[in-house]
Amino acid sequence: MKYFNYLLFGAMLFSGSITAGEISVYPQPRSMQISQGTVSITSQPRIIGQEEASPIALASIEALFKDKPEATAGTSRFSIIIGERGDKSVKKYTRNIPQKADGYYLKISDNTVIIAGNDERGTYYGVKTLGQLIENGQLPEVEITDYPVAAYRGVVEGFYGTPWSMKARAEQMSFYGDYKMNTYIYAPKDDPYHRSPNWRDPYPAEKAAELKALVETANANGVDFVWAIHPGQDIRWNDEDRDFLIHKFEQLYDLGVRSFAVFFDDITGEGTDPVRQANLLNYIDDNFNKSKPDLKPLLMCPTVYTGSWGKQNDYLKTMGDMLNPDINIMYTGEEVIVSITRESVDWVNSQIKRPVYIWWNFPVTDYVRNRLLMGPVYGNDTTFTSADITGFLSNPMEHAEASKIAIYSIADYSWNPATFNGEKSWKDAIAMLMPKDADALECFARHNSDPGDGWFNWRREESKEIAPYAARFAEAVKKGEKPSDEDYARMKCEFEKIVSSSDRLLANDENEALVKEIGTWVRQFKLQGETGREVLAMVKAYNKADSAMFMAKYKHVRALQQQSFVLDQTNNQNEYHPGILVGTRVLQPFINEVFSGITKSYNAKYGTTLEIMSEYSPHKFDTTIEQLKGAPVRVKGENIQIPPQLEVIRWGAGCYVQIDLAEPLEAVNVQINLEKTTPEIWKFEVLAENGEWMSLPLTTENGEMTAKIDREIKGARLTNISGRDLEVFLRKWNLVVKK
Ligand code: 14T
Repeated sequence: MKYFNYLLFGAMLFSGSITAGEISVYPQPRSMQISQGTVSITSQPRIIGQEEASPIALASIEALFKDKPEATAGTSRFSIIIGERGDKSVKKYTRNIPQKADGYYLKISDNTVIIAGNDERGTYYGVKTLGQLIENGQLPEVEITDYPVAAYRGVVEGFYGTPWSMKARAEQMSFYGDYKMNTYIYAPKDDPYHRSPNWRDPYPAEKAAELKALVETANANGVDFVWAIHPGQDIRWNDEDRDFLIHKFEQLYDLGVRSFAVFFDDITGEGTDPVRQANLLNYIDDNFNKSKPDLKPLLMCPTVYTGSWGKQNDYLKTMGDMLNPDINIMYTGEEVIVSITRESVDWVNSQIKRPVYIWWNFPVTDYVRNRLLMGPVYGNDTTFTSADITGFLSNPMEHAEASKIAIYSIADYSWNPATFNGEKSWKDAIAMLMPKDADALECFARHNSDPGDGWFNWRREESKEIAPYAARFAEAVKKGEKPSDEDYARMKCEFEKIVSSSDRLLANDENEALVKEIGTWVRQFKLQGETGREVLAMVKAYNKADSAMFMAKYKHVRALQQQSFVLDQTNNQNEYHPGILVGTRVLQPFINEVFSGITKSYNAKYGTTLEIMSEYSPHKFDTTIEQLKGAPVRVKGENIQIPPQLEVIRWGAGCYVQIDLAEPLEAVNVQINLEKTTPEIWKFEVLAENGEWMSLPLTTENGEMTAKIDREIKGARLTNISGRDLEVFLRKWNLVVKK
């Protein structure tokens, strides 16, 4: 038998029928030795150890081989010796079993499979690994010793927005079991019985029955269902509220829950007091947890859950000093949404005096609800050991199935950070979700991964491979030059792939739930691909001086932009970030720049006045300020906006910005932020139904100028009446209308 470090596998080839390169076990095992032999599975195995082995491990074995015929006399059949530490069946292998929670020893050789867990869940995970090793009815001869770094791995359903459905949750549980995640925390911000003010009320019978069923599904998949309460916004620090909390826990205990958490995140006021929080938690721990021996350790999410806030006071240190040592403490990293670094973990551990339980805010999108985060997991430190982190959980998107790409990789990472390969893990996750259309899903995912610019200050790579080609191409068009044939061909190929991938995703029947979740984004993505293709055709027509072709393509692009606008205005109309954004980091800026650039060139050459604004809007923007020409008018729900500009705007005396509405609209008010300025030097006017401009008074409120409108208007205009040229920042221009 040869020994290989798992890291070296990919490159090794074997002469036998199975090569090491083909063996992938997720999460990646600690150590795996592969020898050349194989075991053929032709019949049901003989099981040794049934009496004592973990029931869910045995059930998984049964599921694995249920399609195989019963063994008949004379046929060779393989045996499975199964059990956990202390069981008679695996006594002989005690020395091989890692002494680690969830760990297992698995050996396949000579028609025999040995699965020996350190505990029941370890045995179960051994079976899961066995399942992943089966390839075309054969098992490779291997010896695996495996256990995780993070004791708690899985998901915290802790986002704002539409909670997952019970069906989606049940589906998640089997996914967690398959990839060795042992924890699901139930903490949806939009469940009224989880949070203030209804946390005191017991679940009504129907909801309780649903939760009970979910807890059973979790148990059947080796997952701890953790029920979290979020009482902090209105908690009163008295015995009555303390007893309400315990009673609520008792209700969930009766429904089968064996693991509890108290969350104090995102609250203000009385509830944030660390001393009172710690006293309450210790009380729960001493009186509830310790009186029920079948409970898992208590978990808490602090009010100060990110490092940058924590450094400003002693909150976390107080928690560390006061909380019973067996209570786990969550933490999101140095910021709310950020990579988890060595420094930030060392720092928090020094405060809380125990290994931290990471709440990782990825791939959650509640702060950018018009986007999907489907890209690879990268950036987290890979040197963590069990002494550094006790838990590592993902806070996912409200799209359960789409979140599985990231969750799969987080499972992989949290089990074994040292060998984690984000790119490979990402590709394998995609292939697991959609085996036949993996390349199409990969294309979509690679262009939909960045949350964009915002307070969260968290960017992700997107469209990385195509970016250099796109940059050179756009630069050439901007300079009035012809892009290189290579760049042209590469972009064209990409846009074609985007269109065909989108169609294949929409027609995919392997993963209905996923197609349903991402469907509107895929439609938007297809329009983006089509627009890109036609913008390239405009460039080609221009360079061939084919004016007729240019106009035909120009008109098509305009029509596509309008369709994309309508989709954005009618789908996913949540109140925070309505709409459907795709490919925002590289693709959309490329399309916009090339469209505007080539249309400008065309206008100059042919003396035309074609609209160069690349974002479609039914409303028209009119300005005498050179820098703002071509800026879009963006419609977001009830808001009609000129997007904020990054650079200083030189706003000449008498110059104006004006919006001409597509149809008369009932306007409520306008909010204008030009940073340091006063209303006296501006004139705000609205265009009345009778075609007359009417001046309305501007006032200052919270640092921004505002004017009440409350009438039907056809347009709005702001003019510099100071008599001087001004330099301002255009931070906000928002016209609020009634829909
Ligand atoms: F408890 C936490 F660890 C946490 O992350 N809480 C919330 C979480 O529910 C949410 O999904 C996540 C991502 O948006 O961020 C936290 O919520 C915030 C954090 C902020 F800094 C909401 C607004 C903020 F400004």
